[in-house]
Amino acid sequence: MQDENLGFNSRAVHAGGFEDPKGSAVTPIYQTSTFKFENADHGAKCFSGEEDGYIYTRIGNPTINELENAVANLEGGFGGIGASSGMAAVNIVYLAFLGAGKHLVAHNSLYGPSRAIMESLYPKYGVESSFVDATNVENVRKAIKPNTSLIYLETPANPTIGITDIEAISKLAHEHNIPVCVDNTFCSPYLQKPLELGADVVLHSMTKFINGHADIVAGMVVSKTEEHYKMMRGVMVNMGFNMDPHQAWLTRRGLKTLGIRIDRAQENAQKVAEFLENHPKVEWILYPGLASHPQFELANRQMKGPGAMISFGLKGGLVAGKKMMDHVKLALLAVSLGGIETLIQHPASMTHSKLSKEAKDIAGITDGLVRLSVGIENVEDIIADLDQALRSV
Ligand code: LCS
Repeated sequence: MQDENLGFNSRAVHAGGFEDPKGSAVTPIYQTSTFKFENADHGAKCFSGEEDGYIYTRIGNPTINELENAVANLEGGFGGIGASSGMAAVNIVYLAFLGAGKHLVAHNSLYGPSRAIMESLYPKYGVESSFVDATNVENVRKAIKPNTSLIYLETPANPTIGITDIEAISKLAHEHNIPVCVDNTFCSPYLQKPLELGADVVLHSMTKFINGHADIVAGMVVSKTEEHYKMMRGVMVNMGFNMDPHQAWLTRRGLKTLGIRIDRAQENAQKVAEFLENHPKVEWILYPGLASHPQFELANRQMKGPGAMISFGLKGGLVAGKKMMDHVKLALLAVSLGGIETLIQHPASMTHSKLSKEAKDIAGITDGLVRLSVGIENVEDIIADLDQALRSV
């Protein structure tokens, strides 16, 4: 059942549109690399596009397509393109919209590799980039050049939790005929709908909230238009950035509980953020559910809820942060985010360690920044764990 009028949780469970000929309630795992044609004529028609049949799993597979349709439905887009990882999804977008002589404008705080590849790899292929503080729309306006062919945002950004105004930036970009891509990993479509706010493309590391169980790595791109969908699907197929059917099946299962997992994690995160904000050893905290967040008003307008990601700094900087991380017991000291378990990590030495000191300084990734992905455990247990770890500082 694909009814667009159904609520989010109903669509998270049912959207995707796959009807199993044997009546299986769950889409089976089509663990096959290739598909048999009925005859030579059928094979030719599948290749020419006259018929919709499956050909080869890198090009398309029923288990993967069901997930693509489900995420596209939840994001309100034309179509989804599954990818082997979030970074494969980022590269699908970069390769589809950029090339020799083209220019990217992006927010200065992104997941480390999304920025690092633009500074270390893409210049080899003639791509230029400008990273600006996109929380101020004027900075984006000033960075646009005649050859700008993509504006790339991540909001809330990893790890600074900076929030950019998707609607205002999309309006500005469209005055210059520039498409906008939003990495929606920190929110998922449950909390934020970039395409409805004017963006053209939305992408996810589905490794995070969409799958939610820390047991796969996967990505997804959703486009608003058929034209962009075709461009990006061609990149995915020809670069071999495809998902695997088993990975798609696990992700589709995780997606069914996205809304209820986020409700719980976010409720916990609000209480954890209030605890940290009042803690004498915490110097600063950034969480969109606290009035102290610099874009609190924008977050309220743009997001359905503040999410489950918190960044904070301890008095005593790096030494204090490391000490705290060495003493947590319930929270796992691990990178990644958006799972059912609480995770804690130190971006300057872990996820963002490949960025230059200057890039870290400009993006606000200080040595003392600690990032917390709040899970669905009992909130008293999460707070008690953080409290005992803070006592070691
Ligand atoms: N976009 C965002 C916002 C991310 O946080 C990540 C991964 C990616 C894209 C890339 O996705 P992947 O290829 O890993 O599926 N973020 C990570 C992090 O903060 N810690 O470990 C991975």
